[in-house]
Amino acid sequence: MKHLLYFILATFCWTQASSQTELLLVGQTYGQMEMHDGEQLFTFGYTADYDTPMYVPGPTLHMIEGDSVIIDFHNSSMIPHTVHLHGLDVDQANDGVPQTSFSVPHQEHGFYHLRAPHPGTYLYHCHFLSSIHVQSGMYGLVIVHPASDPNLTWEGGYEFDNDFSFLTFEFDSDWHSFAILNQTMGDEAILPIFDPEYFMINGASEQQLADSSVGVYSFVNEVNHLRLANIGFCANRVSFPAALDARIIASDGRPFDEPLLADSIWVLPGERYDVLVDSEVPFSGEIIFDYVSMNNGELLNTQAIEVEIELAIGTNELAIESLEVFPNPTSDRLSFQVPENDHMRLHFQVYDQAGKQCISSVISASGGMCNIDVSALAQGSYTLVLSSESTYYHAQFVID
Ligand SMILES: [Cu+2]
Repeated sequence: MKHLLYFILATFCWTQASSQTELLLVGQTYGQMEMHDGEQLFTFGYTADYDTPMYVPGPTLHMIEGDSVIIDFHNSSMIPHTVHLHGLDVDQANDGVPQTSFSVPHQEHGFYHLRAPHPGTYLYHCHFLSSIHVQSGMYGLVIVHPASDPNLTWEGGYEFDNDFSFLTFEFDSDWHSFAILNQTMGDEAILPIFDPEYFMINGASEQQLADSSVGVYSFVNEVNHLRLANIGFCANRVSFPAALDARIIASDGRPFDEPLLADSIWVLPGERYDVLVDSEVPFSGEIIFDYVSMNNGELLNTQAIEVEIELAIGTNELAIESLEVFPNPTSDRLSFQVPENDHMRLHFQVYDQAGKQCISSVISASGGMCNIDVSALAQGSYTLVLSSESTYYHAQFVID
């Protein structure tokens, strides 16, 4: 009965929300991107209007599941382009492959019609001389949201608090000459062997990434939805800190029956993965992106993005108090006064310096002394966390 009601409700919401969305994309060919070493790279790209400077990747296209979408692509550049919607099952006439669909010449508009599919993470890119025009910078993300709630992965899926997207690609500066990027079909220049020097996440690399807002920033206990997508020519191995408890929930817009629990995942060219991460305690660390050659498996480069998970100070929702533990340093046992609490139930956790959880249990007591056996822990510094629904107690201690 509950399922039937849900189905009726979901159908009702969908019917109510389903509407038409029109998105503008402008194709341009006179972009310039500054690389981390100061090199200025000549690029092509898409913009969402006529005034915004071109940037790679292009704007993220947001759609609502079930909506009928029209992409108005205006080619304001001198050579033909298309918009190919990668992973969205559009019909052949609208899929942007020049030979079977259409190319959009200089100063003309092309209209792509589609029905927004299952919520998830997708890609778009130009399909005119596609390896060159993708390398030039003509791509971006497509995100399809469920109709009922933007903080839901899909109807009946997972709730999340924050949404982050990471699109990886590489640049080989030898491909970014005017002659190579501007060649036309039937008049192809010989391409240099692809040998990228710049390994990008959302258009930044190296210290550009460290200085950017590209990262995962949240408060404790918030669920972060990460969208990983690869439009490059390398395979990416993405590694998450164990403390973030990564759950891989969908691939290429298709939900998994059960979340896949893994601390790393391979994202191959064209693939997308949806991952949930969170932490019950403050955490500071990095998610690592390895760029591996598809030709010989060689590790070409590694980039990292910042993860900062902080206490929600000032929200009044969670009181934070420090806890005194002794002896400190210790080698075998740790004692502390259990705080008075209404719940008679406190979560007890110990984390090492890398954020890895070493001990997790529940203390069913209010007041009184508690003795914990920590003899199994290696030498080093640790964070102890006691949490109830309303209060968060923490202490640092050292095993010597
Ligand atoms: Cu193009």
